[in-house]
Amino acid sequence: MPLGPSELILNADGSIYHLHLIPEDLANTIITVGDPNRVAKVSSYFDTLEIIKANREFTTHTGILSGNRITVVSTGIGTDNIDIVLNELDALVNIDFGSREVKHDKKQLDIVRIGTAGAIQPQIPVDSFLTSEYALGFDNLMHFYLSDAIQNPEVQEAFIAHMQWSQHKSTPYFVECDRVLAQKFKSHTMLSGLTATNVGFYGPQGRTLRLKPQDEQLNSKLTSFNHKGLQIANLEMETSGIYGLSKLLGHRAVSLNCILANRSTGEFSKDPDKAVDGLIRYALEKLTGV
Ligand code: R1P
Repeated sequence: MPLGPSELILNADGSIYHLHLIPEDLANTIITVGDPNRVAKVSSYFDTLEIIKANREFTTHTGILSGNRITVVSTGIGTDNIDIVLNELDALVNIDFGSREVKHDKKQLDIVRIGTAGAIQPQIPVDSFLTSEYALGFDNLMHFYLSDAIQNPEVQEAFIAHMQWSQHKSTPYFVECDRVLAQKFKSHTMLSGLTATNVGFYGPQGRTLRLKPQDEQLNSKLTSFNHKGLQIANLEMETSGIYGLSKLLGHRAVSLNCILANRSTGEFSKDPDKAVDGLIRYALEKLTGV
């Protein structure tokens, strides 16, 4: 059954609705970044640049680095954007835009997030790098898909009980990275852990400017959560959606975090641009082996 015009939305030039890309624009290895300005910072290390496209918060560069074709795409902030980016990336490789049918032979993408984050454990230093081995999504995204099979009710229930999680908040969902892809980024300097994905930057991450939080103890309870040795390492806003959708769609994903803040000690990086550049160079080196 061909997908209808309001289901698979294509622009007049044949590109996908939000990303404004055609299938040929995309490499099999995708780097996602939150900030559109970070795309050029990544592609500045490429040997050649083939594609530069942009629409809304979604800027895309595709190029070659040491013989490896890589696409860098910005997602903007949050798992609502991740829903758009992951579905459209998948459509670009696994749906035939001519017949509007899902292809029989599916392609698997490698998706690497290079993002920033705040640590919640006091011993995690600012400017360190951390691979999200797992993610706990406080966003609602995965509950809109048939996704029970990729969640982990035991951890979720332990977390809800520990936090005395308000019933007005959605059920947190626990998802995993792709272990084979994550292996590429391991080293003695790379930390790893459980990442909590929040639905906002202020209240949802325990920041109080003028508004009172629903739970004054949110961050201290996040720090003290410990389920069979599993503790939350850091907070950010995309990883759970990337892991959940990648698993459901059959892609491999890993999220790499540059720790810019420590929410327990109150520290913030003295040179965030340098720290993020360090993670970009680290990720490209591990991806291409040079
Ligand atoms: C918040 O400032 C943003 O920074 C983090 C969060 O996940 C959120 O998107 O990641 P990026 O720097 O990759 O955007």
